[in-house]
Amino acid sequence: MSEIIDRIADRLMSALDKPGSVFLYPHIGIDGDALGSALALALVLSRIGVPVRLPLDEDIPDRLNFLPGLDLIECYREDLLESFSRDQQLAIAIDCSDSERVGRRRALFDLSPEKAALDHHVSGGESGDLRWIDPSAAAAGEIVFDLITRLEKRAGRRLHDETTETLLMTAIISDTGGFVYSNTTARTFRTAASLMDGDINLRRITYQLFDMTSQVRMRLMGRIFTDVRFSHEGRLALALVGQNLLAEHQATDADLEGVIAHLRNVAGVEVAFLIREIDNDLLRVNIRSSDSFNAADFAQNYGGGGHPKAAGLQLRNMSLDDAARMIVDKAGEWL
Ligand SMILES: [Mn+2]
Repeated sequence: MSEIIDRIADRLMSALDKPGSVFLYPHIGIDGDALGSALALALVLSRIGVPVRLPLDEDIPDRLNFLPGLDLIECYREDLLESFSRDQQLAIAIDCSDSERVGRRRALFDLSPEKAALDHHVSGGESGDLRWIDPSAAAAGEIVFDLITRLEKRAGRRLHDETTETLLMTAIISDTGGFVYSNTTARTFRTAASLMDGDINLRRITYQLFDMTSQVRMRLMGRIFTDVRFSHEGRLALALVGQNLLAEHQATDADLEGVIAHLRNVAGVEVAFLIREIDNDLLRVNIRSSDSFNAADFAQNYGGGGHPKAAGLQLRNMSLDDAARMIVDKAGEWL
C-alpha cells in the first residue's frame, strides 16, 4: 500500500511545475498531531520550493503556542474564499480524511481541483489514489514522517531540521499520550528515535502538552473534585459543572480538559460522567469508561456517539440534578 504515499510524494514534487499552491487542512478542534504534522509538512514543502499555504479559522490552543513555525498559518475567513481558491492547486486533509472535519474551510477545500488525505483514523474510509489512510499509524505525524523521507529521496537532500523534528515529535507525543496509549507501536518508537537524533527539547514538549496547568484550572478542579458523586460501590463517578461554576472561576470549557480522565482513573471506577451545563436548556455529557462499559453504545441511546471508552451526548430541557439522577439510574442498569 505504500505506493499511495509514493504517489503523494510524486504529486507534491510535481507541484513545483504547476500554478498555484498546495493547501494544508489540519482538522478543526486542532490538536498537537494535526498542527504539528501540518506545520512540519508546510516547512518541508517550502524548503523544496513548493508554494504552500496553511489556512486556519480557529485560535491556536495555549498548549500549542510554543510550537515553531506558527507564522506560516494564515487566518481564513469566508470573505477570502475566492482569492484563496484561485491559488489552490491541491488540498490535503491532515489528520482527517475529507471536508467533514475542516469546519468553515470546507467550501475552500471542496473547490480544490485535486484533493489528498493523510490520516490515521479508522473512520477515515478507504485509501486510494492520493488518499493515504493508515490506522496502524499512532499519529498523522508518523505518516508525515514517512512522506518527508520519500520527499528527501526525490529532492536528493536532507529536508528535516530541528524545527520539523520538534513538530513531528509533538504530533506523536500528543496522540500517544507520551508513548503510553495502546496505539503506540514499535514503528512509533523507531520514528521517535530518528527524530531524537536531532536536537529536541523533550521535556518542553511534554510539559506544554500534559503538565502545564493554571491557577484558574487548579482551583476549578479542586471544586469539581470535592463534589464528585460516587455510586454503585464506587464503580460510577459523576461530576457536575453548572454555568455559574465556570463564571465564578472565570474559566472556560478548555479549563475542563482532563477532568474526566482523573475521574476515570479513580481505582474501582468503571465509568465516569462529566455533565456540563452549556446554557439553560442544554447539557453536554462526557463519558469515559473501562472495557466493561461501552460508552459509545450508551451514548447512542441518547443520540450521542463516540468510541467504546470515550463518548459524549447532549440532553435538552433538563436540570443538572435531573440529568444526574437519570444518568446514574440508567448507567447503573448497564453496570
Ligand atoms: Mn491524530
